[in-house]
Amino acid sequence: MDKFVTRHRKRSVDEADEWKSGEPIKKCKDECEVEEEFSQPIPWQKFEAEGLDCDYSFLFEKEEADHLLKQLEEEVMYFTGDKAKVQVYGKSYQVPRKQATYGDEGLMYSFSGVQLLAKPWTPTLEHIRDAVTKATGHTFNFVLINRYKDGHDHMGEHRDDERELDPACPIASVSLGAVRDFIFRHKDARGGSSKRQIEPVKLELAHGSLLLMNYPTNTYWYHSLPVRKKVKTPRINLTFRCIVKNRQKTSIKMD
Ligand SMILES: O=C(O)CCC(=O)C(=O)O
Repeated sequence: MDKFVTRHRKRSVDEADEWKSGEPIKKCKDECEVEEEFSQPIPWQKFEAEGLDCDYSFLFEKEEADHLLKQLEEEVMYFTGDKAKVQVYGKSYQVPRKQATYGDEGLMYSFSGVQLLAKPWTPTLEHIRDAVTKATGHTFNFVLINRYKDGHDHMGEHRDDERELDPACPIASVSLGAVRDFIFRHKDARGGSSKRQIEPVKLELAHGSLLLMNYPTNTYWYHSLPVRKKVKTPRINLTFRCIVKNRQKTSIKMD
């Protein structure tokens, strides 16, 4: 299953099929030069199912991953108060983990009734973001950070299909700390009276790993990080995203 795929610089959704073949998309000399500059071959494992297209690899070796986790534990400032709550059917709930958002100036991410404004990139976050860009050829302007103190902290089923996210850019998920299960469920196979029988796709996200959720995964598949009571140590997950500035839901609010 393991294979080497060299990622190339940002492509459009229309180019996705061409790209899937693993062949470089060579259009012009300038573009190709940029591709070379950004590409850094790493061994990718491909996960595919109907409408699901993901790539998984190790981005950091243990020693560097340990160091980055330690740095982030010291640096990241998590939301508190109302910003640490979500609205579901008009009711407010405490998020069962800690969350933070960093990115380019003025960017904001809205979901489940909250609007989270990006804090400026820290040197550690820039380092991780640039490593993801080198490995994928994609550039990112925003990161959502989730910290799970242990296996009781979790994330419920959801899709990252907000309209401000650029669909041509994968969501790049970097994991540091405890290994956790990550489950994809097809939208037609959820709940007791589901329309179809489609097997969930289960992955283990390891320390130092990178998971790419490529288009159209988030159109058809929900994902979750379930409770795992046996997990006693923390985990930090960073999802790097590309937000299209003029598609942000509302005007920017300062904290
Ligand atoms: O912690 C994880 O791996 C899940 C993160 C996630 O689902 C998200 O940021 O949308």
